[in-house]
Amino acid sequence: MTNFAPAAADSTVQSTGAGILQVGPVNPTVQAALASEFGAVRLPDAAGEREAFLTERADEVRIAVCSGKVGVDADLMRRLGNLEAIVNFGVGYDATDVDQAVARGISISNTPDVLTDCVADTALALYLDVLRRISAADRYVRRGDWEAQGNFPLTVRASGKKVGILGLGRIGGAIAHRLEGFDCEIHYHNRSPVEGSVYTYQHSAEELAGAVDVLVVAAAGGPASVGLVGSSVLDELGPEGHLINIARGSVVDEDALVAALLEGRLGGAGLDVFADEPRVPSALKDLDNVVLLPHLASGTVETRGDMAELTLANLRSYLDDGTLLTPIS
Ligand code: 8YV
Repeated sequence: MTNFAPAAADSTVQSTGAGILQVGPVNPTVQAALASEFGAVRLPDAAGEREAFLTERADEVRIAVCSGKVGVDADLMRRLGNLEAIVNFGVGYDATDVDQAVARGISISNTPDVLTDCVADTALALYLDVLRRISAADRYVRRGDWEAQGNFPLTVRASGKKVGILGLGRIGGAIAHRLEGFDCEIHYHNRSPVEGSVYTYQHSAEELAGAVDVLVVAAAGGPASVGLVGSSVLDELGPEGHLINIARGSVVDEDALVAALLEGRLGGAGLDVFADEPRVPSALKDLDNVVLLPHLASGTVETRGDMAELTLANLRSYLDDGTLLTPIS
């Protein structure tokens, strides 16, 4: 039988046979615990080894632990015939085939709430940066343009704007709450109005974009939201409008976004997420009205620590009594 690697490079740890499989890279704290506390095995990345593992040991796997980025896709899930639970590091789980999991009764947990503040903070950072051109102005100073060319061009006021939140969930709500501190008028679109919300409901993404100066995408990724922000939405935002995306690249039609920015049909964009990460369309890199971040919204020491703790708490809970602490709803 082939020897498969434990989850971390600790050669003294072997699988306990508990059937815990690490799928793809995960947070270092989670990875270390998977290996030392749970004796998990990591699914090999190389195609040949992966196939050998799945042929020999797929049936042992009861629980898969993954990041939101890699997930358990349709093919892998089909191979894991005895899979019972997927423990996902991250609030988003769109890389996992949720329909198949539901059909087979496989439970899924994610890490909601603990990352809400940091993701909302990042949305505000992008909002201020793209409207006031903070990153572009920083480059201006560093290049010596202040001395050579004089003052930086005037930018756009950030306070008091009309802002649309596409997806008024936990993170969207935290973004709206922060924007209230900037005296912004908040509008939103969800599949249905949020009961008790004081913000103005718009019936479609297009209507939302047409009513605001800045559109913030905070909708969950997955089949239901693919391409929700396409050229018609971007055209409603228009040449003075700005787009912020801290959700998933898949929610925005990236080709339409690049075209709108290149043709001056959109005023600017602040993006933490992309369609094919870590690939960022090279045309965007030359634009000073675009702020580009490497999907870092939840990436603080404190929040990643909390996400790791919650991931491991879900795993322990499932092993103890077959329930997950934060199952997806
Ligand atoms: C993480 C995220 O970077 O939670 C999410 O959905 O996008 C981020 O917080 C990612 O999940 C890490 O896998």
